[in-house]
Amino acid sequence: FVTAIDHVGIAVPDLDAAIAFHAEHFGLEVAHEEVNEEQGVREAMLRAPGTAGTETAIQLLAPLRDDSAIGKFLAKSGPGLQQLAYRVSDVDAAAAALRAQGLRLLYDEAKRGTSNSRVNFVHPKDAGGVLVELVEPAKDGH
Ligand code: CMX
Repeated sequence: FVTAIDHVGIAVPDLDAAIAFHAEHFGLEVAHEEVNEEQGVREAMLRAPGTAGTETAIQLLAPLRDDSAIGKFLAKSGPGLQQLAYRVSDVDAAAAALRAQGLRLLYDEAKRGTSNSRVNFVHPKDAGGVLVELVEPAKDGH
């Protein structure tokens, strides 16, 4: 049910500084920026120049609050890779299939992710130490 690697997420203390770093050293461009209050993040999706919107993005995630997932991750592990996100066509079906295989999903129901996508997560302890996000993109892409 995985159709693509949607993005790789990096926890950063300062979003603007991280955007500038990736632009200066790797030439990545900001394709999208938003605040997700429920997740407690300010985030940006970066892409290589000239690539279509369907290719794998780098997601920079900065905490809005110390007690958010990213705030806790930074406090414990420091800046760095925080998640791997697989694109799926139906997040509810994907979550149900993984639950049936004995993996713990973090949410009973999918939540809102970037650009009105619907997301759920596999607990990192059930996925080889990797926080795996499942992303069902919004039908209109926004
Ligand atoms: N990757 C790998 N391992 C992780 C991890 C991560 N991102 N976050 C936590 N862990 C590990 C911890 O190190 C800990 O391991 P040990 O027990 O060996 O020390 C274990 O998982 C449990 O961690 P915890 O401290 O008890 O749990 P937290 O309170 O830190 O919560 C998690 C962890 C995954 C449940 C939480 O980060 C979460 O709910 N994540 C999903 C939401 C999210 O990440 N939102 C931000 C992004 C928003 C977006 O993508 O749109």
